[in-house]
Amino acid sequence: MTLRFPEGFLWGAATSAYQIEGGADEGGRGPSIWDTFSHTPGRVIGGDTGDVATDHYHRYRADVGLMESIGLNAYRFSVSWPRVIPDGDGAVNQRGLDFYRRLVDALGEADIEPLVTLYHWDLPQALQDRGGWMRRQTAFDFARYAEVVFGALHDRVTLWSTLNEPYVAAHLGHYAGWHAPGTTDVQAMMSAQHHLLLGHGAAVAAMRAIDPARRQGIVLNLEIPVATGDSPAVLDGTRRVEGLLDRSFTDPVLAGRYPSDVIADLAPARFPVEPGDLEVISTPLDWFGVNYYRQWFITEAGMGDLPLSEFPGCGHVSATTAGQETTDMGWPITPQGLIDVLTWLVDRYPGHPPFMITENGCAFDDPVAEDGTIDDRRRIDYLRRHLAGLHQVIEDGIDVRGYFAWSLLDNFEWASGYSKRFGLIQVDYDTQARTLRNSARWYAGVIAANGIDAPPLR
Ligand code: IFM
Repeated sequence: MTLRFPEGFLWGAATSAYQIEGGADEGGRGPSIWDTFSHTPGRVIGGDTGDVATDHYHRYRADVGLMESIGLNAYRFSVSWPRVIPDGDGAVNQRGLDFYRRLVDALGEADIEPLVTLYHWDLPQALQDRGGWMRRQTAFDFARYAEVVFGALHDRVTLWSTLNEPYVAAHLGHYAGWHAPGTTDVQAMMSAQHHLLLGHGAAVAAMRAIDPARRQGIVLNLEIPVATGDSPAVLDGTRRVEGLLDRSFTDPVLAGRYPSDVIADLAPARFPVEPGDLEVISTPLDWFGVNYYRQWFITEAGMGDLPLSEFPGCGHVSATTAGQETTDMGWPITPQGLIDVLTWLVDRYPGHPPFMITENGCAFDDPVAEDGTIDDRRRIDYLRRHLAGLHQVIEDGIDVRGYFAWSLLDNFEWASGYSKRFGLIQVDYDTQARTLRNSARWYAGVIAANGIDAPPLR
């Protein structure tokens, strides 16, 4: 049975600057917090860094050719702030802007619609030295950077996203300490979160002032946790995870408030809200991006196999993958969760803008066969099942305009370095040779048919 998607559906793949570009010291780029973090011993598995990554900075034309060969009609990438404004708030580096201009032009020639993300976690180190996202001024520095990039590219780029996954930047970067800048403090987390969101709103306003016809959005990672029992601890833990991961981002952006239970749970730490901030943060958007990978199944402390240490105040619960297939990240494969998250959004925020699935994918490392092919049937199965779920919600009337597989290429998977492979395309890091996995060929068929041959969702 072929499940067809709406006419004009965007079929893309996604990447981010630090994960693929390399060229860390080239073209006038300044250092970012991820350069500092990855060069700090013990922070990234294997001591890996993004210095070279997939060398996309030099190979972008060939990479656009690979996108064309898959038939992508959209490509989501991020701009490196320190490539464009090396010290964060000073002089603009024209060579940095030129790189993105060339990339956007190459995409245009290939008839691939660009979706530009302005911030995918690579804050200029110079701004971090002055407090980074914990400092209010960084929000306005971000808006100015957005204005600079938008000014250079808005003639060619319709789709804009301010932030990618501010949860990860704020919570994993400032509370768990697993991501740059590696801070471990609840107040730092809350300040970073609020200033990221304020920067989002301020950037949207700045870009709309230049050209209101472009389509502004944000990308959040959302996963609605599931309680595996009804004990008070499990119910409370599930509420807390949902509050920290989902509502404390969706409520300010889509409803102009922070959730009162999260505020109470985290006190005496606080979101440093000033008058007018929530109006700025909740400025209406043209589209809303959801990154979806896995679900959290909440159980009693000690009963689960996944720690919940990234969630403050959740020591009384853990997460379990019992009975679930998992990816190389240890994440359960739960396509139903994609349906749950979109349904949750629609129910909770009646005035929501159209959605796009801006990331979805899995890490699996399958060998190259003698004939040169890579049989990654687990990735195909993952993608097919999630697309079947997506098709179901679209049939149910939810307005979803596009889907971006994570990722186009294997790349620098943050604290996991190069040890986890998410690509439709395999990268040999010794030679930088690219090989299309079978999933890339399968995805090409999906795009050509604008649909999937899908068994029912399992
Ligand atoms: O690689 C990341 C990406 O940068 C953001 N979303 C999740 C991906 C997989 O962990």
